[in-house]
Amino acid sequence: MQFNSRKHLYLKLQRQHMYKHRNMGIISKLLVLILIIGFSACTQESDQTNNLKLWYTQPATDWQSEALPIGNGFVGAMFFGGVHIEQIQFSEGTLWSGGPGSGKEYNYGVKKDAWKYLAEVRRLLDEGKMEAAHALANKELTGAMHKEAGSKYSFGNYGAQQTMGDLFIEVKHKGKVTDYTRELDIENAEGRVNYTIGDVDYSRTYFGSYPAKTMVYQFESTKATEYSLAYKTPHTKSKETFSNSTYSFQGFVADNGMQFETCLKFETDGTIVFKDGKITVSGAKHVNIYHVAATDYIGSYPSYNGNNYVVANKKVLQNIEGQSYDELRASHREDYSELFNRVQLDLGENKIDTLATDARLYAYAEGKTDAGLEELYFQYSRYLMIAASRPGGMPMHLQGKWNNSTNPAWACDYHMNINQQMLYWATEVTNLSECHTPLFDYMETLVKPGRITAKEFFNTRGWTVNTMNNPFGYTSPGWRFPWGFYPAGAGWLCQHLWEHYEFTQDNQFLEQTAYPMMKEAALFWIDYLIEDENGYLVSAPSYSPEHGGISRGASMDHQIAWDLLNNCIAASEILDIDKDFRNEAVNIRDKISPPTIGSWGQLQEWKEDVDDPESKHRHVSHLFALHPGKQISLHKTPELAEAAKVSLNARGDEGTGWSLAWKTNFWARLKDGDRAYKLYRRLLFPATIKGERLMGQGSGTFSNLFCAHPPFQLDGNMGGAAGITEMLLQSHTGTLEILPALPSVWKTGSVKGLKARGGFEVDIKWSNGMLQQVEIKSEKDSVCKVRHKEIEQEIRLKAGEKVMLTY
Ligand code: FUC
Repeated sequence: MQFNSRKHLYLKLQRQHMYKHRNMGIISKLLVLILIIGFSACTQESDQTNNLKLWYTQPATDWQSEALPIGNGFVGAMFFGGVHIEQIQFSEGTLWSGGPGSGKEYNYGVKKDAWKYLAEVRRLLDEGKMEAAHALANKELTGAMHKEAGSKYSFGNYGAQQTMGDLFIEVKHKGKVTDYTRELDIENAEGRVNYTIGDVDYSRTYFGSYPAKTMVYQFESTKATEYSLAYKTPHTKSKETFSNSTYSFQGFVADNGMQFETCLKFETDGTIVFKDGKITVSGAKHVNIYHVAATDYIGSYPSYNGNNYVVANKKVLQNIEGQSYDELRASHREDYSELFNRVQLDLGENKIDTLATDARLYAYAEGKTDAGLEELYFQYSRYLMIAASRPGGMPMHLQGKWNNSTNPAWACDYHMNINQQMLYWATEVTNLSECHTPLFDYMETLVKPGRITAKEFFNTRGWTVNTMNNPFGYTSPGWRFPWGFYPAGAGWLCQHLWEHYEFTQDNQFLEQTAYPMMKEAALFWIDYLIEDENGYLVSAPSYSPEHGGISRGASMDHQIAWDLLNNCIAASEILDIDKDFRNEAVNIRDKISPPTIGSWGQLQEWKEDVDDPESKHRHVSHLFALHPGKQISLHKTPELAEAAKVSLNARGDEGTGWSLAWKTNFWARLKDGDRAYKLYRRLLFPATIKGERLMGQGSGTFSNLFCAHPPFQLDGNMGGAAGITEMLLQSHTGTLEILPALPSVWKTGSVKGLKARGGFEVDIKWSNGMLQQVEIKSEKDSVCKVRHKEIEQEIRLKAGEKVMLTY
């Protein structure tokens, strides 16, 4: 509909241009018409109202797989929708155990002068004494983590992300429940619970407001009702008060003393009484609860505390004073939809949206086509990103902002050898650039401790971060190898800085934020790489993420160093600075050991040709150059792309949640749409049915559409969304490739509002598997290269100008 009406308008403005077409043979078969269609803002309306909901006919009983997430960028909450007792579990991004407050043993993981053992490890590697090299590295180059004997906490003084607690809201009613629904409307970012008992209707509405920095829960009934609310937390209470209809709980995390406060402000037509730690509201047709939370954490080395959390909460509450529930809801919706509505996806007619989401997932697993579910998963990732990652807040961790434990899997931390990066793969391309900001702010806090890590473990300049990272500056290698050694973490993170620039063309960001961090991360590699007997620069020692043994060196390290230096060179050219550094970077980049094809046609994971064709390991790190890197592509390096295909085929089509998502992206970059789609479908396979794990591993998707590693990890959701975009639009080679890997099952469809590198916004429409129309809008005056199949064109665009290509 949108396309037709706008086309009508644009026809008046049309101006036909002749452009240079490469490959004229194809042109004769495919007519490409280019229309300049004026200057226009992106479309904000959505066409897909009914499909953008997760809904269920029963309350959740399991947090991880059934409860539904809401968030405001700072707090993540999960609601269960119980009829008699509602449970709202919540966590705040900065609440952690471990770190400086946990005792003098905590030292950011640093082992002073550990680098003194580097030369010996390298000598052993030169002599091919791999076991001895590993033993020494594992003893001397590991980071320090202290854990008391018998501690039930897996990560000792490294700490872990913490739940802040649960609200239990008892609703005092009796009788048979009918017409129960529990839903998450991702078009409006609102959770709802509705049911009827007798002739009384009950409804609840939940949302997280970013502009108000508040979580909002509303309980309504058509007859006056009584409620009783209790807050339960695993942390220690220091003070509990209730005044002016506002409950405050101040407490601290036992092991490090981190202080926090959670406040609940009530607004009701009933009567409120606070007694014995419980808040009772009686005679109420409505109860509105405004929930705010803060901690004393600040992202600043070395102490990481000092935030006046009580004052911070007070300010937030003062700010919403005088705003009605409806006003808060309206400002939330406005804020959310400005971001969410930027992208619309339509993958065709087949949509089973008459089934509840859990049943829908099972139907899909039985082989039903459901383009609507595939769209929903994509848009849900965008919803989750907006709920979890907003300027001013912490970046998403392994579970985004949703953690219900004091001892979560992998500390619910920042994992830098794939997970943290994958969490943000979809951000730019799905037009949510602003949501990238928390990652960049966080990276800035890593530079100071990361410099110490670079110095003490590697004797280099620059900064780095290894596999596991907490928000208290633990940038050291992990405490055991192979998993813990990964100094490439910073280099990979820096790819996000560069990509943010590429997508937004924001020169100020490049100059002030991105380039300084990129350059310092590059200094690490300039110093760390050593020359081998063939004159190549190699990373030694190195481990390919969590796979195989110690090496001289792991291909991923080389590819990341190449990517980083390459981006630094481009950035310094754009900024016209640092000529000497640039020349050095060019020299180093060109000497780095290049991607190599091994004995069975595979892309080598290590410099040594030792890949095991039987390995099904989840990490496919040596394909970084294919995705998310750009060193290998079908067009520019076809032989290497072929080798990547051989490696990928050997690894197979199974894996943990995020691994399936990564493979989706790989196959899309290899332009095999059907294979990418197969992986995407596999990602959406239900992980459990009624608590029972499926497919052995249980990887896939839970009923609440959270990605199952298992356990729940948000990276797979985001990686899956990125995979969809890679099938529809690619721009990493400097050319906008339209429908590079369209699966045959998506016969007719459209996508609007995707972003491409170079500052372009792209709308695509296809029918019967054939591209019909592309609209491209440019941020700035530029020349845009566009390719569809073998047709390549160059189009000149002015800032704000929009062009339509019809095929
Ligand atoms: C990486 C992976 C694991 C898991 C963990 C959080 O180390 O190897 O599979 O996802 O991160």
